[in-house]
Amino acid sequence: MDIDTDVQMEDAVTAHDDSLVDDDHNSSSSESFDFSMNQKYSRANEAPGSNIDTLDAWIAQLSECKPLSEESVKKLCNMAIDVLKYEENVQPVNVPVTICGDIHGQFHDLMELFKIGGPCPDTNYLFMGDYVDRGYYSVETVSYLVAMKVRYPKRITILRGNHESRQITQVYGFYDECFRKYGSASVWKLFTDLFDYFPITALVENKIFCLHGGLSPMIETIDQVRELNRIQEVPHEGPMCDLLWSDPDDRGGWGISPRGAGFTFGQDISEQFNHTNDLSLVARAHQLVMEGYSWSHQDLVVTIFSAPNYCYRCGNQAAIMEVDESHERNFLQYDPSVRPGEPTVTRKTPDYFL
Ligand SMILES: [Mn+2]
Repeated sequence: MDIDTDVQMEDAVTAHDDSLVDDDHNSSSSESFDFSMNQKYSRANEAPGSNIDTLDAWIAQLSECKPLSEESVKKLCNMAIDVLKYEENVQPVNVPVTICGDIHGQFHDLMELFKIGGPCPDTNYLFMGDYVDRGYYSVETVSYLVAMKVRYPKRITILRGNHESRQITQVYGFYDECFRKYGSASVWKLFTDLFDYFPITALVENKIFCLHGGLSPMIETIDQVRELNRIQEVPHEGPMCDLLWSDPDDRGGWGISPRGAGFTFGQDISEQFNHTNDLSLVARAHQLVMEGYSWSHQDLVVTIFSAPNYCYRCGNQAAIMEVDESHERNFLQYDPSVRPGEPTVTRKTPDYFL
């Protein structure tokens, strides 16, 4: 059962206010990047020594669901740019790895995910986007995942979802949450500038193509994804937009997406794409599925959704997909974590109450 409760592109575009984006404030440290430091990252598979203590302290604070200071967020985002700018549009990932779908600010459920799947860095993780919006803890969720990425760059891969965008976050919660928690838009600006550097797809052992949304009529080969310039806001149309917005569909061929961005694609499209690129599977997120995972197109496509009881009301299970050394797949399902004082609305609650 697929329920499409994700956003409409038109909503965000209509509500977009250019005045909120302060282009004069350049928070990027990319021009001062120290290449020798990147070499150390590659060799050690972890952050440079002088930063490890800082990162561990940030991770400890965040794991208690306490947001970092604005100054720390700025440092963290600059460190993350220096890692992510060297990742590829199609980031190579090795097995074993545990592949995860949407989180949407449900911080306590993210902690549950790491309990179910095993702690990082003991377990390698690949997240397929949509860390922010909808839930109450987008700031803590994205801060935690970015801090883990900088601390263990070879152990965790974080792809971009359609919500990792300036326009979408201004409508669906992250902008407001940043303003509420920090008193200004500056942390939102730091994170949305960082989102431009997130890789848009990953390729597990050249066999499992992972991305947030789905396929694009403008992309026949994975090499074409490698040629895109991804360091930009998610466009309204075109291949990069489609990769973050499209959905598989029971109808064949390409279809117009009810989301107003991306396309729907049928089994014939998935068959051709997987054959052309010698893939065994397309793994994607982006759609709520009641069991936490759902197969499409005769097992050529899998949807993974990792936010249980999405929006605190959908009553769905969440899932993550383990892929082991022999490429065997195993799904782990889980329910929402119990948190006193937070909404515990069940699926029986009528919509008019919400
Ligand atoms: Mn999405």
